[in-house]
Amino acid sequence: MPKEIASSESVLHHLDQHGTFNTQDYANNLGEDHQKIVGIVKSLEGLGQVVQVEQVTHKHWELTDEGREVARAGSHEAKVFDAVPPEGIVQAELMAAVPNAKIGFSKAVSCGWLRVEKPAGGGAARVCRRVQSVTDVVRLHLAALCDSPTADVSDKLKLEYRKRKLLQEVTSKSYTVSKGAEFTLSVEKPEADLTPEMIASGAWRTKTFKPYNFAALGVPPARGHLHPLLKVRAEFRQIFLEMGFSEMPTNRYVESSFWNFDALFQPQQHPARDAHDTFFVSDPATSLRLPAEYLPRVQQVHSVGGFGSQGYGYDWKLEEAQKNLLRTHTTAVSARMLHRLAQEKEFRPVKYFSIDRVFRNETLDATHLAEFHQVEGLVADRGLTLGHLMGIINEFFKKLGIEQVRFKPAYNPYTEPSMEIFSWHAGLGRWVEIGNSGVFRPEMLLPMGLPEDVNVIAWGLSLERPTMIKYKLDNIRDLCGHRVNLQMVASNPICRLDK
Ligand code: FB9
Repeated sequence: MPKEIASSESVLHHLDQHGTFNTQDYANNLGEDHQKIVGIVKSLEGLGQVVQVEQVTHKHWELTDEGREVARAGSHEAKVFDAVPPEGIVQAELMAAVPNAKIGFSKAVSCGWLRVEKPAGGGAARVCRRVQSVTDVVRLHLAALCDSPTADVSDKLKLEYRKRKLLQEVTSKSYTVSKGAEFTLSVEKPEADLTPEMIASGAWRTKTFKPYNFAALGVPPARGHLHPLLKVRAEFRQIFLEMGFSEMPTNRYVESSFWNFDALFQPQQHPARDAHDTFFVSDPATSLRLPAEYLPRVQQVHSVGGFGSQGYGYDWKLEEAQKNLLRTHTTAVSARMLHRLAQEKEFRPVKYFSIDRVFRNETLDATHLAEFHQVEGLVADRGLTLGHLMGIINEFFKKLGIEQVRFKPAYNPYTEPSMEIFSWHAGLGRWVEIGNSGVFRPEMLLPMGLPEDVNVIAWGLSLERPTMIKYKLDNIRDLCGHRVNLQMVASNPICRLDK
């Protein structure tokens, strides 16, 4: 008899014939997957009053994997008994010879099938049979339950087999289906869409349509997604703007050594200017248009000093200053902006910031790439002190949700004094470095032409470190580069720093 294919029609027909049925029984009779029958019944239930459905939960006994093995091949105790020859066997040999011997042995002894003899003169304990043969009732019971869950096995025994993890009580869900008030044998699957063809042909007149689901969410339109770094950059930018800072133009990755180092009073023989730390550009290799009125003052302050400084006392070379490189810090932009400020007729206080890529020929590791985004803020005004610098750094990091900030004296070629910035990391239980800062040196500011009583305080940090913390990323390659999981970019939440 070909197996009836379960369908809405077959279910309705079965219901018409029997008045009511249970989905599990129906599936078993058809030899069909129960979930398929449930799906059909649920779709009929969605049509309104065609059928009435009630959930039924019932418990039944099922053999565990171990229980099925015992029903197939015998209980552990029967296997141990069978492994004991009529003349007996050394206990250690018996235990090594049979799988699950420990369980089977103690059970066989408690059933009175086996006994242990310890020779009076010492020596190994031996196991002997106390009966000629045994009946493996556990196997018989489990095999019967395997064939029929309602086999005649007492509840007490079932509970014992459950305790031995040979049997388990399974709760299953099925449905009692009966005819609804609008029962019919012919149901037409409701249409999901009203098509132009239906309208033109008039077929819509006899169709039933799925009710509108006004709660359904729209299909999210395909769209772009901001990279986490750009989300954090937007947050940092917002904080700077709230604090009255203006953004510096950072659209220049290739910079001259003059603006990246010399203008900052960083000597030409400084190790940071070595190719091991800096990416020099081969074409164009040099910048020939450097500010003619400013350059001699820079040369002077490096070589013989001036402006109250003794300088470095070396033969400063133009060719070195002309070398092009990938900027190693956005402080090159700060130098350009401060020089431009100094050219104005009247000094005016400013607050500038920048957030952009910088490049360093560094050793790569899990948290360092050859480039990163530097965040930098500076304030230029008359009479600024280290206290102002500490205060504005505290205010800035407070807006990032960092309350505990500490300062440690440090060294930068272009700032004096300089301070490393630390914050208490509760997770790590220690202070971690979160940035660097300082007061730009007079040897940097005065050759630009800024008034002597003007100070410039500045600080910097990276964008990648807070972003990795925010998005719980351990390896910077999961944030930047070809390995980035674009799903991470699409699905990560908007960045909200704890202001
Ligand atoms: O960003 C860094 N750490 C950091 C920052 C924020 C953070 O989370 C907070 C929620 C906001 C967590 C960590 N650092 C600076 C410290 C370290 O990560 C360090 O290992 C890496 N540093 C970079 C340079 O490494 C070669 C971070 C980068 C850095 C360091 C110094 C400056 C800028 C970026 C600067 C400066 C400066 C100094 C004086 C005047 C002007 C600019």
